[in-house]
Amino acid sequence: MMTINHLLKAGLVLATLGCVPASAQISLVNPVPQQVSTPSQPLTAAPQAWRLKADAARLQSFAVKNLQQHCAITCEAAAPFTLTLGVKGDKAVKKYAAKAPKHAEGYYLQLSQQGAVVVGSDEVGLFYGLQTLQQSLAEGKLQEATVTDWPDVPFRGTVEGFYGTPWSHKARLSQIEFYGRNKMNVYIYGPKDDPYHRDHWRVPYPEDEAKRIQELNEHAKQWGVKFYWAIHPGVDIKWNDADRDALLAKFEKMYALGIRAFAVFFDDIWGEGTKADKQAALLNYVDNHFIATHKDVAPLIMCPTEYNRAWANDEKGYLRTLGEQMNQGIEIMWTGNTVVHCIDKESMEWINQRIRRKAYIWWNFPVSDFVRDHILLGPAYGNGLDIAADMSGFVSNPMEHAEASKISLYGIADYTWNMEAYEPIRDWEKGLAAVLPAATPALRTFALYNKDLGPNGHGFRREEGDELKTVAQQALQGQEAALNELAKRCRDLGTAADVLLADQTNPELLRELRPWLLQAKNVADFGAAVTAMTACKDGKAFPTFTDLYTQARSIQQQMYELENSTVRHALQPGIKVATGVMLPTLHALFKQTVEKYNTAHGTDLVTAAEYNPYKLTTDVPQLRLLPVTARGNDVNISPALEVIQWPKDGSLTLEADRDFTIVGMDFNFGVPGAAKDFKLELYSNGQWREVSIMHYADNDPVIHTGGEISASPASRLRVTNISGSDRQVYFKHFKFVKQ
Ligand code: LOG
Repeated sequence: MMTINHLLKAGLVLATLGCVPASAQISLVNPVPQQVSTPSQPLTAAPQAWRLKADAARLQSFAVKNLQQHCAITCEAAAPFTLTLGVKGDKAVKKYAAKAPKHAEGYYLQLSQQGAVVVGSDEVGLFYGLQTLQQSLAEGKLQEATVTDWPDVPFRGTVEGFYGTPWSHKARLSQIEFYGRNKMNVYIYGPKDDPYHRDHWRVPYPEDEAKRIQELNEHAKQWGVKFYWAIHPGVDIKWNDADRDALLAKFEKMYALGIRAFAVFFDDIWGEGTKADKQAALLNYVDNHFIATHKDVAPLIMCPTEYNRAWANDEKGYLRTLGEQMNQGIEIMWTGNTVVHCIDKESMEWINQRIRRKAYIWWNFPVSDFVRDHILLGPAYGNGLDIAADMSGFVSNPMEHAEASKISLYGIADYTWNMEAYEPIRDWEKGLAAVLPAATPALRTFALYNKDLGPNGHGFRREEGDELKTVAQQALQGQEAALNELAKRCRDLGTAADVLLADQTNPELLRELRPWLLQAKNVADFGAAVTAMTACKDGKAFPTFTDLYTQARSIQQQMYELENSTVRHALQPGIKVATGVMLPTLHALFKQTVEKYNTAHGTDLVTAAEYNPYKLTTDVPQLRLLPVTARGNDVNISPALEVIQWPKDGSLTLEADRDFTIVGMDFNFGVPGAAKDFKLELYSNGQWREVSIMHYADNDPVIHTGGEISASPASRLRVTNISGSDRQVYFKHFKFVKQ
């Protein structure tokens, strides 16, 4: 909930109005406006129609066209309610012009029974003022108000910058509208798996794809969003004129399609492409010979190779070189202290000093490409509220699940617009309602169990299940009330999943959530069975303890089968729900209840709920936290997406709690020829022995094992860098199959 303190900070003035809070209608508006004053007038019915009063030229602006096309209220020449609108300098709003804030994209809105006045400090500002007006009337009531508003951060939005299936055209259109409505002004197009962005960056788009990009760009203009097209040339760029010209030629092609904003990404590469002075020289060239010569193009954005502090090699001064050599007008992106990290004042100061400009934040949330078994529906929290002035832009990298990402994007829009007044939980609640008005409580209940990422290579975790902790603890102590409460929460989760599965109001969202909804039903059923086991009195009536135990085991099996079924995403290693507190509590309760039963009855029922006998140890820092999953006979280490710095002599060891028999193994370090730089060893009978490794073909990046691996028992396996120097590789997959 909004506290008085926050209202004051946000410049909101509260008035009392019986049981309806005076800020009721304005409180519908996202982002929270900077300054609002509301006189104590009762709410009245919103107008059915309005009469536009504006300069003739202004009626042609995107802001007014958008209003006419997308506003639920109709414009009528004879309507008694007048909407006077314009941009500073327009005749129609001359009387009010001085009230518009000086900030770019700001606006002044005055709303009364008789009519409304909206003055933008520029055209986007006018568009935003009209958004505020429409949102405040959304429930059919009008609240008198005066609003003066502007954004804290100049560039706000998203970067479609994840690995995995790029968003569909339809999803992008919907995203762009969502950004416009929530006053975000940037969409950077850079999906890693669009070949024309990265692997085949020199090649122009085929006609149909070019058309779609053109359509997106046009759509973005209608919603006040700048469409940035990003290129990712670093994987194989040569620092010669030919490649420089190839890049410019591609930009020219995109320019011809109507694109007026560009970015160049150098993330997740190694080798020649990573050189700071070369990157700076290329970008300066693009800046001087393309951006500057096309007068209608936005400032260039670049994503550096050392895009976070953990990877910044301060001695070599990559970032300082960019800072010194790259034209001041070029924006530099930054993900924070690590790849996935919240941003604070200290880290902003650190980077800004080096790059000699304000960093352009690339926030890796709610992106889930490194934890594809989870879906992230929690609030966007953790960034400093005092850093607006330290950054030039803030974009979020979302999930490949576009619709589900809107829950946190709703909050990110607010955070970047009005930082000090930002309240993550309030915005989370409002965001859930914005995404699924028809079933908000069900979505909220489901989202409670889909916030954390689980263990992951980046060590980035989110709160999940704090509200359950006491109940969980008491339930494990056998307290009946707590066990009942736990059972109820499980029922609620199951109900929520079923309600959502029946929803027809947002089919895209439901398509994205479906695997997790099905898994949520399993968790709920498992919870019902386990809590019933704790309460089961001896007796013969169905269900007996053994029946409930069998049911619980059966559901464990169903969870596992679902994870491996076609419901899951082809690349997802599983489907995880409620991993924060709920599921671990149920597993612990299951184990403890079965153990007690075994002791009392001399039985030998299996107590293991979830069992993973494998442990990874390594002195390669970036691999340290990667989860190991065992599925059937396949044992996998989760892939990493970025470049791995594998130190000289560094090794990775996978250890089991007993001998296992390996029948096959392969791993992919993303580069042909890597096998000669590594050694594979197995440990058995107290000693290490080497197993040969090779590529089946010269251009094959996958490393296979020699025939001697087949059916060898071992308790550990180890891979070591024997190249004699530090090695850079990808870690695309690492798998062995046991008997
Ligand atoms: C990539 C990004 C990916 C994200 C999260 C940046 C600048 N680059 O490790 O494409 O979605 O992390 O996995 C990245 O963040 N590499």
